[in-house]
Amino acid sequence: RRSRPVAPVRALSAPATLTQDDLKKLAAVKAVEYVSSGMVLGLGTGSTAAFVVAEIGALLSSGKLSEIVGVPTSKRTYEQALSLGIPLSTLDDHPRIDLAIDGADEVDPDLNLVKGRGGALLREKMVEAASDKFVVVADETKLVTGLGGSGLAMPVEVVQFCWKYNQTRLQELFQEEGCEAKLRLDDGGKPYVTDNSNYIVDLYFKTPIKDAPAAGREISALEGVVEHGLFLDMATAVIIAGKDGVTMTTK
Ligand code: ABF
Repeated sequence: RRSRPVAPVRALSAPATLTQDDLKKLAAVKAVEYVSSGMVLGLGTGSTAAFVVAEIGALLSSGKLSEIVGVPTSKRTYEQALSLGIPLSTLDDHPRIDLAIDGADEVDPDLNLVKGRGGALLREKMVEAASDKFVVVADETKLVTGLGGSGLAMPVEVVQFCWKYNQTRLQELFQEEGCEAKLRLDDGGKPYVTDNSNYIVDLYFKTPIKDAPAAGREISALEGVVEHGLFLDMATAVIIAGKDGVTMTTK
């Protein structure tokens, strides 16, 4: 099904010539403006989310923020937040989260997302589903007109035992989109293992996914699939930093 229409885009600032990291940081700092003392926060994963975590750490140590609790979406984020002195907890102890802030790999005009190229899609989806508000932070390179349209991976986390079965079934499922399903490898050429001890099969589409909600349902219905990187109708706001400024789009 389609998302609700989005509110008009609002220009928030106008940066000069900036690097991609500068843009990620601008989006991150803007998102952290929505954090207030006492909140339970979902802490995302990836280079953009790392700027969010750093900013929260800085506000805590300067005393501008207090009594927050973070629920990290990966071991990496856990380590970063711990090193910054951010109090941490788990989804079990905080099944309801006030606000999650995280990056994305692709953002479509309806604020639907592809996530998980960083490998943390399962915990990200759990934490973000448990959040009252989910704010996405990204630079403008993440904008797409259709999900899967960037030519980069759309990840599916699968149990190790049946990864080949899932690879074959996934490729068959999206033949029309010219999909190639590949087991993700780590830097040493071994299968990449997620924080949850699973593998990832990355889907590469030649054309955007025709019906993302249907695709999500079909992927989830496969035995052995743990989670997929389509985050549909989950984001409440997207903050995008680009050459022309920072914009926020809300649902
Ligand atoms: C996480 O980090 C992911 O869901 C996504 O895969 C990735 C984006 O990373 P980056 O901010 O480094 O581009 O948010």
